[in-house]
Amino acid sequence: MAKRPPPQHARNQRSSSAKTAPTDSLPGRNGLIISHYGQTLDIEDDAGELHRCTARKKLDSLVCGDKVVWQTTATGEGVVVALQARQTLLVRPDSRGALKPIAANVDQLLVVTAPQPDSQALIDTALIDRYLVAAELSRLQAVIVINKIDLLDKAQLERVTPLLEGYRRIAYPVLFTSAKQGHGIEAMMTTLTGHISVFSGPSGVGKSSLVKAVLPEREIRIGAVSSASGAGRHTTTLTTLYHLPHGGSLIDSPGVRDFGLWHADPADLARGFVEFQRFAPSCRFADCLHLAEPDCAVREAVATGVIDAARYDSYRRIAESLQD
Ligand SMILES: Nc1nc2c(ncn2[C@@H]2O[C@H](COP(=O)(O)OP(=O)(O)OP(=O)(O)O)[C@@H](O)[C@H]2O)c(=O)[nH]1
Ligand SMILES: [Mg+2]
Ligand SMILES: [Zn+2]
Repeated sequence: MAKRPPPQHARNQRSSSAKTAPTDSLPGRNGLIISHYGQTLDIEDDAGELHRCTARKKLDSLVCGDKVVWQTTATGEGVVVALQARQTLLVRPDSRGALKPIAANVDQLLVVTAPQPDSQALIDTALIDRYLVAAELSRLQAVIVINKIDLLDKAQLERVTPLLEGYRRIAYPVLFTSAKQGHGIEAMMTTLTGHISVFSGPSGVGKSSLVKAVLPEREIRIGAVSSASGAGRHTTTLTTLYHLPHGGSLIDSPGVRDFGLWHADPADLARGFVEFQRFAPSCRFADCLHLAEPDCAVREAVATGVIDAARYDSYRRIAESLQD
């Protein structure tokens, strides 16, 4: 009979510390972080059962979607003892600009926004563009979700459609949804199935409502109807992972007021605009940032209408905000 070697973390502990409690030598189990609040984690084991755990001090920045190794101590407490390598990590800047990890091992970012029927622009494309850069820099496929389309009349819907056609042309799928009326939910389920997706977007746009529309049997907190403006109040305070019925999972996270990109490097920002990449190699300077440099192929493409001027404008404005 083949003897199983002790798990990696158990070996490490044995050699690194003679003072560890005897319970620490119990075999570790695989787990997936489903949600995370303060020092407490909900871990799902391989059989799909949930366990409340805490984490070892040295494991400080565990996030939803992380794969871990955990143990049960003699007192019956679950303790996470090791973090497994991450495939991807989505980060976002906190209010002071420091980067905070949000979710691990996701492959798809759903950028959820809602139209503002009273504003001239209807859709805040500058905000969408910032999220798209974040997705590119985290190497995630981005999908644009315009929720609450029930708020738009027919004429307004006709005005936003071409705007979003532009995104479709540069490789971003666009979904129109109404969590309230159940519109577009089936298409959304198709987009989600088989992927590990994270919902991101401002507070109040209906991220949790969309999760609820996809998983009607789940208990999910949704914002009060009175918070019409959506600003200032955060209904979702916990980032939580939900499994989908046909495979894949979905992470709902609290909304962000603004998705700043202060942490981005100017060259990274330029790489965050996918449609620039085809032209950038033809710029005179290899490190061209497509701003004031001569012989810039990206700006030429904007001038001839090949690159959408509004997207370039977004780029320029974000680039300027980085310099401040
Ligand atoms: N008219 C309309 N209202 C919606 C729709 N989806 C959500 N809402 C409403 O929008 C408000 C906010 O919904 P939530 O799902 O809590 O929004 P959220 O994006 O999860 O917000 P945070 O958790 O704070 O980030 C609630 O009052 C919802 O009922 C929709 O498709 N149409
Ligand atoms: Mg929410
Ligand atoms: Zn250039």
